[in-house]
Amino acid sequence: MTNFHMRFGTEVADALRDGRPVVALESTIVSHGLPRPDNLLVARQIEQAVRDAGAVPATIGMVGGELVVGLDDAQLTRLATVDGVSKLSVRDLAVAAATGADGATTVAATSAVAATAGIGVFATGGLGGVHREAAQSFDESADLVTLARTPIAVVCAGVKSILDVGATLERLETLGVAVVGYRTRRFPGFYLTDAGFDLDWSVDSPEQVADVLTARERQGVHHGGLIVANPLPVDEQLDPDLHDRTLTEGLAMLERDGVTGKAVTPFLLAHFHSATQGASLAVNVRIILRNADLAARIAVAAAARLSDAA
Ligand code: PSU
Ligand code: MN
Repeated sequence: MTNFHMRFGTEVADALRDGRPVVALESTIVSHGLPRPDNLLVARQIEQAVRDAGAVPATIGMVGGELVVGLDDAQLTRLATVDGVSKLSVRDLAVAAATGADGATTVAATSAVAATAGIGVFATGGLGGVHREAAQSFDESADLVTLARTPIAVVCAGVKSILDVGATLERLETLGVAVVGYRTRRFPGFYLTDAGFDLDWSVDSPEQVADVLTARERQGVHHGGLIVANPLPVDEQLDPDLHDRTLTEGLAMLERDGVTGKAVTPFLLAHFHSATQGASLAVNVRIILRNADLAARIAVAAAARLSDAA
């Protein structure tokens, strides 16, 4: 626990003090990534998945300018239901606090806050990355550079196919962010099991991820993030034909409507959810719940190491 200015939920504060497993969760998927009213129900289910696997959920967000680590149900409801919740990346945190804003934290902001708060494991759906037209627009998510300097393990299902997946993997390599597949050597494509790229490393168990975290700590050399890429089983992925059609359509709509910047990801996600009549939403929810479960098991394994060492 730190003395930085953040409000901790009681349960999270107790768990951190006692060295019990905690999993950070982001709020941008709740406020901007999932349609209402499912978003609030899913946010609660994600927290429950973390609890069911033996860890304490710490959903992170900003409420009335206060940075909260472990939103309570009223705060979670507020971020899921009121209009005008800002999407906050790392650079926005101080400005949003000083202006008393309500805000949802992205992967970048959530990672940075969680690591500062002493939380080492984070579950999300998919990371941000390099956008397809980045060669012209320079649109690359701050998730990548933030993970380069933030010591946290992020469990995700890769990056969405709305991005340039190959370029994103190249940037992660350049930035020194470790990527391991969970029981696979192929990088997952969020809605799809396989995005078409090989990985150098795979791990087979939550304990092995904890081994990586321990080794990193002992070496003291590398202080960046670790991405644990957890693919959906093939029989649970979105139908690849439906996926490809929806993506082509969505990219054309982006261009037609002139959508750019931080509106791109929410726009494409909303298009997927409506164009697939909810099929992509069901897949999205399944991804997040599986990642929450795996992250919790990693946090449990990591906490057991620390208490053995003590
Ligand atoms: N991936 C998803 N759903 C999301 C996001 C990513 O499946 O809602 C969010 C995450 O919060 C991620 C952010 O950090 O989008 C990336 O946005 P940008 O490309 O503007 O950095
Ligand atoms: Mn962007």
